[in-house]
Amino acid sequence: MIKQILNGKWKCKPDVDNVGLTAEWFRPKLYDENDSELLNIEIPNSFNTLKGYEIYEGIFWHFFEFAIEEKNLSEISLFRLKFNGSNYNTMVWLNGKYLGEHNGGFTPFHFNVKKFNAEKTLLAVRVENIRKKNRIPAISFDWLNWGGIYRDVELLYMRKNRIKDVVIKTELESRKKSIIKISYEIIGELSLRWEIEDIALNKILFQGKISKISGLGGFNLTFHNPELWSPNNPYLYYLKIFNQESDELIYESSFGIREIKVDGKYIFLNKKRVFLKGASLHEELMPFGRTIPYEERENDIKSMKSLGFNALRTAHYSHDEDLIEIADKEGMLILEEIPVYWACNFKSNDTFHTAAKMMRNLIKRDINHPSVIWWSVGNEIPIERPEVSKFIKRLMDWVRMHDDTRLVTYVSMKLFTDLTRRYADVATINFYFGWYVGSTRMISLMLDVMRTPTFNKPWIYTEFGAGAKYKFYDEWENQTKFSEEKQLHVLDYSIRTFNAKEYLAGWFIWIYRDFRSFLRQNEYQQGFNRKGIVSEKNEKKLIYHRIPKIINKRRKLLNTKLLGIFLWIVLYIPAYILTYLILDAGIIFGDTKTIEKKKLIDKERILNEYRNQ
Ligand code: GCB
Repeated sequence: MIKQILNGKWKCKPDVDNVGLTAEWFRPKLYDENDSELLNIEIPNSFNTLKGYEIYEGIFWHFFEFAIEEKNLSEISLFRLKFNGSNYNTMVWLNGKYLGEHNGGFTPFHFNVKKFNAEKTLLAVRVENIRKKNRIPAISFDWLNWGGIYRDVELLYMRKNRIKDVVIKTELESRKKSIIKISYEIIGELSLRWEIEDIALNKILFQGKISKISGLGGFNLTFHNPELWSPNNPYLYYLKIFNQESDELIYESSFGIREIKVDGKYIFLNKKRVFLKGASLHEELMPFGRTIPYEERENDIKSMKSLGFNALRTAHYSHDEDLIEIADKEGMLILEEIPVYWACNFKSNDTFHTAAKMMRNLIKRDINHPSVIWWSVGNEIPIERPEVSKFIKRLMDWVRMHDDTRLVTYVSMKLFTDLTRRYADVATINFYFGWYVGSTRMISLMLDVMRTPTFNKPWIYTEFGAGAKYKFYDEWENQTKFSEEKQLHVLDYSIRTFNAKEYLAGWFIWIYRDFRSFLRQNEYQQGFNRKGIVSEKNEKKLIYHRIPKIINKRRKLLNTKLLGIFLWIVLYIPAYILTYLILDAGIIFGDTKTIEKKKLIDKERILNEYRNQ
């Protein structure tokens, strides 16, 4: 497959009053690259990185003129215009002709194009990132709503005879014997030659030929004594598939031999119990926004590994595939999710379809990455509501249908009232003891309470943390909020407690790096969620230096198992009523106005801060 990269110097134009569609800005005749209203933008990049548009939520048009590079098109039956990420609604025209639209900000999508006639083609892309009730995420979320085309744009030349959807699955009969299952679909007709290479040894291990096939196909291999992929040994093999007749390389991918499974309360990686110790990360680094350079992503992963982490949760949406590739190479377990977050419109079938499509596209993208071990279909949703529980169960089933080799779950914030966890492979909890609620001393007992209805599953503490403004220090005894000492205390105590709970299968600090959020506006936050263990500029807070010392340490705990079960039985019904009627209703109906108000109050100050960075 030939790939032409369409990144580079594009022009763009804000459409604050939404007049572009009626005025037909997509028409080549109306496009003048010298138009003084056009701005320069280096795609990929969010329009929020442009001066004056730092917190803009609205419409931006993007224009790019290009000519197709490959002139010999006799073998080409189709072109594919591919966007690896564009937030949120993207409408596309080629030479004035409408190609279609896509909804959703974090997964790749494409449009098919039959042919290119003109020497020069005008690509017009209208991207709009307004928060709406039926979108995913919907109105209220705790991160900056970066809009625009922020990942690569590519033109793919598709041959008449081609291979698609190559899936490499690995199963372990034992740690010494693996079955590799390779499947694919052939469009048209092809004869294949394939090889599997050991990259480190630069040696071909297996090879074979398959003559004249079309439609679905595949083959299995038995591999004795493979090097198993794990965070400690990120060993990669390489699959190459050639067209047997022309000897052209038509598919290549690295893969790892690894198996992730749940058995009772534990998670097993390659048949050995694994305990996940990690942090979450938002895809944001200033001044790049979401379009983070490869080396910076590498730095993030390497620095996490140096602290002793073996896992990373890509909050709250899929990050660029580069990050996943780095995780494959460096050895980091990745927990992926889609932004079904807080209050979405769970009653709507359209919302479900958008979510299902996001999951399918994400699975398609990352199915062959050994680092990815889990799919999570939602975060902190009002799960005790019947329509939400139904939505999440349906979505988990959908995911299992598309990939039966990874853990499937959602991330819950409910201590007492979540019975849907029984349908997930792993039970999860986000709760900020010692920060939003209560004290870190409550963690152990509360874990015993909440696991009562799901005692036979692995539990992962998916979020805990505390805010700290970099370099704001105070006396240890004061435990002042937003001081680095307070953050250190909360995280240190929590980690040592988690390590001592025998049924816990892992924990994730919220969060690795501070990130932008309008919801965070007090004097310490000033537009940032400050729970990072490094600041937004990667400056290391006190807790960063402490982690390597405590990552494997445990506290002595009282045995509160029976008390936990008793409390759950007594508190379930009152907690359900309280949550159903008051707390979740607040999330669903209460939030939009607050956000809008906060945005207005702080607009000028935030803009100035952005510009000073
Ligand atoms: C959560 C959310 C996360 C927030 C975090 C916080 O539970 O999952 O998106 O940013 O809490 O900082 O409160």
